[in-house]
Amino acid sequence: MNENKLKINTLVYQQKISLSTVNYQLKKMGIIKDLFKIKADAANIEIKDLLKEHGNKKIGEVTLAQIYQGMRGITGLVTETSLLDTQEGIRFRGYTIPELQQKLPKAPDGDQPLPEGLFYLMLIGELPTEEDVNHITSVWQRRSHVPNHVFATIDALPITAHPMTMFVTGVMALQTESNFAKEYAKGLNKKDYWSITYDDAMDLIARLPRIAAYIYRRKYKNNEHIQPNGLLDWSGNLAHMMGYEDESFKELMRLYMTIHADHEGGNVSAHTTHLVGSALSDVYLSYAAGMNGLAGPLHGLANQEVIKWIFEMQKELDTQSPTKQQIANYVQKTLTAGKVVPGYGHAVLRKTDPRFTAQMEFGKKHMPNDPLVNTVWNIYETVPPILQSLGKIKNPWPNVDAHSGSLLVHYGMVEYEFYTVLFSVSRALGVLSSLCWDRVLNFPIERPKSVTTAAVKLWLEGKEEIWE
Ligand code: NMX
Ligand code: MLT
Repeated sequence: MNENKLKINTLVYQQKISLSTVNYQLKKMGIIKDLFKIKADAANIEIKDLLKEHGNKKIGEVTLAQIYQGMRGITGLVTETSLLDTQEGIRFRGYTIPELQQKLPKAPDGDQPLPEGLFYLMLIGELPTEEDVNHITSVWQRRSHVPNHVFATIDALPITAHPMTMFVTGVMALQTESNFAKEYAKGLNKKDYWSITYDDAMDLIARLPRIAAYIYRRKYKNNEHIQPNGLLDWSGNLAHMMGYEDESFKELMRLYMTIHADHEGGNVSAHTTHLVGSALSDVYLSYAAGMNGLAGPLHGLANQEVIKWIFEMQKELDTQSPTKQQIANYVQKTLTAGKVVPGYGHAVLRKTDPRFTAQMEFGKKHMPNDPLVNTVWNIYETVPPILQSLGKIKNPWPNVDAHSGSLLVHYGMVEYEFYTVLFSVSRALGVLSSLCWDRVLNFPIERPKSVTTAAVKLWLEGKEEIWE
């Protein structure tokens, strides 16, 4: 805390924040929340200065084609938590995945980062100490209680419902616990939005493993549930509540929860959470909306599609280990049927996803001879040249979803429809730390301009000015 106090004093001395604000902060907040506000106050001042000086600088041009093609390549958002490079992949606050694996605190005897540490990094912008990470683990443990009506709401859905349907339904049922919604209804000062959003975000993240595990056990394990273990970290406890006690599965969960957490701001789940949040919808509403986007097969559902596709290939070829030639033929068949090869391609990346590589490394260490994992590696050698030869696919390389399912199957988690729920639990870390930033930076409601094709035609004829 000494370092924090020094930072507060510096800001006060520079008259960047007032003493009364500091007192208010110190009285009301826990260590991390306190530090977040200090960082955010400094960022707010920096951004204001930056806009004052450079606000009119052009950041790019927009072509007509881009507005018909998913706004690809248009820079239109600020997301502080991570940045995606087309060649190198994701960096979280400047750190690559191998750097996170090296620098973030780990569980005792573990060698994968604890996602609690990544959350701290995304929120605060600095690497956490072990103490910071332990603090987050204990805060999330303390706040993890899920009210019974959430389970009852999930139970009201037929057992055949998709796990993602159960998951977002559960999150929506949990919205009754939104302090932001309650306080806003009473009349909330704008200045306090960020504080309640932060608390709601911490509550929601803390509760997600319980909801996810409940769905898994309800749908696939005879509705027999496992109580949380208060001594475990966030991911370890998730593994435990799902019924997986193997230490290396817990390590996989820590890696999984870390690498799926964030992928800058333009992807469907992050952008949707941000967009819905910009209407001052609380974290429950915003996150549920984002996860409905993650449930699409071109986005997070691709992890289930990959394993489904491989299982179907194995069945059709009547082998657990198809040859590369058999894989190539099956890929051609998939393409001829007008389907995508799941797990391949990306809207921004133009190289193998480092999240794929991190999982491949995990596979080499923990299960080098697993037939399914080996098939994933054979697919990796077979698919890119085929996709490249089509000439239209901008990125023939694998994304995160091409690998994740095979590692889960190794430990016995064959229920692939559940995989996107795991992706969702992880994605909460990125989209909710971002939402805290949106609130504290007081970002306005998002409202881009749209046009009709009729208006575009008039504009081309010089008859109508459609741009604002
Ligand atoms: N298999 C077959 N065709 C593909 C693939 C693929 N894996 N990837 C792209 N294409 C097609 C795409 O459908 C489009 O065809 P058309 O012009 O006939 O409409 C053409 O190639 C050009 O698409 P791109 O510009 O390369 O890709 P885009 O940015 O539009 O889409 C994805 C990106 C990720 C949606 C796309 O690559 C895809 O559908 N991949 C398979 C699904 C997948 O793995 N999604 C997971 C993404 C990661 N995540 O977790 O969210
Ligand atoms: C993600 O993790 O969100 C996906 O890779 C999709 C994307 O970045 O567009």
